[in-house]
Amino acid sequence: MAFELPALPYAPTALEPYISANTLSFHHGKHHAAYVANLNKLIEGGPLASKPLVEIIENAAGNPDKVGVFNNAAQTWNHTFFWNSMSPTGGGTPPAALAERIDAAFGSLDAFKEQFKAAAVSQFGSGWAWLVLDKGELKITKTGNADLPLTHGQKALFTVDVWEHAYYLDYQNRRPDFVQTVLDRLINWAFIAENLK
Ligand code: MN3
Repeated sequence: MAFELPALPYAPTALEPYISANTLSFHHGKHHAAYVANLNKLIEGGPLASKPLVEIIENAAGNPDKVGVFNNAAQTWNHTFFWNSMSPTGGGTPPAALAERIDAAFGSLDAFKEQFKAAAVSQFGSGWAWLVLDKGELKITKTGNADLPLTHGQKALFTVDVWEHAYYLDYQNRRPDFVQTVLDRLINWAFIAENLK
């Protein structure tokens, strides 16, 4: 069965004024949709066609003959994860138990934001910044292009897309402002807490 583009978990206007409906219409309706469509074309009729998305990603990772499958499968997964990493009621402070873990790992909430922003801004070219669970510890990482924590033995907890298509319509070249706004106004702490369970 072919993969389908999942609906956004909120209305296209719900993240305004921080992320516009115009950005979401392109980013979800065109970019994410294209990854799903390309993935379906690449796996159609083959042994991967009936496999779950994560299995396809694991199967194609590191295989030079399956670069296209990996890129489109990983980007399909990454974008769904990114939409859920944000919420119209996000931002502010994490719930108490998560706040304690953030403080223990990074020193403070502000220090977490600074370190996350530094990773996001220093990702050269296209990619992703992540909060991950790595051998039981919270860590901040970044990946290039479609790469994701799964291929590094890490569990993803939260991500920000730092491909230019994620922010250019609203922020032009100001990637730091985009990342700071997501961290201050949109970060979905409930989603992170759920992923940590
Ligand atoms: Mn994107």
